[in-house]
Amino acid sequence: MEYGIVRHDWKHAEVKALFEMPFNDLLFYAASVHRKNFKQNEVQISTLLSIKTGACPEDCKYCPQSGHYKTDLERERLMEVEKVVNQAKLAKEKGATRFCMGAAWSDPKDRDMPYIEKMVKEVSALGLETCMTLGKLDNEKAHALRNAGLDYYNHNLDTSPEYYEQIITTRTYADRLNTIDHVRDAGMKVCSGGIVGMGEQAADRYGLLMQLANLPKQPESVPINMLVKVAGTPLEDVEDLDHFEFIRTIAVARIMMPESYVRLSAGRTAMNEQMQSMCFFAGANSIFYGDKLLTTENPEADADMNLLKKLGMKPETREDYSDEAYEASLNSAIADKATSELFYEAK
Ligand code: SAM
Ligand code: DTB
Ligand code: SF4
Repeated sequence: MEYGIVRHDWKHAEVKALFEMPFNDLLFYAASVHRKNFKQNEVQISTLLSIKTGACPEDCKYCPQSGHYKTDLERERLMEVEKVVNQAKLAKEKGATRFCMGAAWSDPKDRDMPYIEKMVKEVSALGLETCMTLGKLDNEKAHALRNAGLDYYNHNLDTSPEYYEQIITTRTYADRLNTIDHVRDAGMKVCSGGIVGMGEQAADRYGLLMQLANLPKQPESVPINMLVKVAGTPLEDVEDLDHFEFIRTIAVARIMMPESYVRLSAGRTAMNEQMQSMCFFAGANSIFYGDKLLTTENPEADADMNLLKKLGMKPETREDYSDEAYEASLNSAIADKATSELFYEAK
């Protein structure tokens, strides 16, 4: 079978067969696809900031920010533009290339838009890629964000269509697909993935990946979150997902979406270094970087840099198209290609 090509017609039986491959064969396959499409030792790094925290009207059972559950979270109103820009500067100094701003909203309201648009413009002006996750978007708001210069919009499908109603009742799966359509129509890049470890069946993990891969255009960025269990949420005591199953999910996402960045997202504080490095081998090539996700802990930035160093990996930088840098990147691409061709012949 030819591999490493983008397909939009994945069937349940094929996905199941991938998940059920011997573990090392699956990892070898995923790593081969990864090397074919990316520089295998580079990781894209994004920093998150919660720009509006808590009291969300939606009832997502995993979420500490839902107003339906009693968690220890302190709610905060929409952050001032200047504070957001200061946080973005710090993230850039620490090496992030993308700044992702999240709001605990069902959707942004008209009154919020001028502030949101200003944030996008000012963060872009720092030379960072911009991403927002603000809930549902209609066509008009998607265009407004694009016109402000927003590069990516994050909107997760979260799980399979079949399991979805066990997790969220206030917004439908179709609502989510519509938002993704609007983001695409407006010309922004799509960041969409899901959460595993929410008590779903293996078939729901297949279903989530099939939904993402079979979209008319696959998301440029696919965050795979492992549930962070937060006290007070309905999923606080759900059974842990087996770590090998998590690594398999990364590997299958890499195979099904060969040209997408697969992000090892929430849940890394519960993973040791060896597990994270297996996820990188399985094709994860993006992480959230910085001590905090939106409201929960993430590994310390320095610990992440140390891990990358130990693995001989490095953060991806935004390309600088000065003649010298262009030539250097061209040479390294040629060298990488030569290595990956050797790798294929070895198979
Ligand atoms: N309110 C917006 C929305 O839901 O579209 C944006 C923010 S929301 C917190 C972004 C994503 O974070 C969710 O879609 C979910 O996939 C992820 N998330 C939230 N709580 C999580 C948790 N406890 N563990 C893992 N992922 C989580
Ligand atoms: C995504 O898929 N994961 C991020 C981001 N997109 C917005 C959020 C993870 C949130 C984890 C729980 C929290 O910190 O509140
Ligand atoms: Fe609200 Fe987003 Fe949390 Fe759902 S995931 S409760 S929409 S903040």
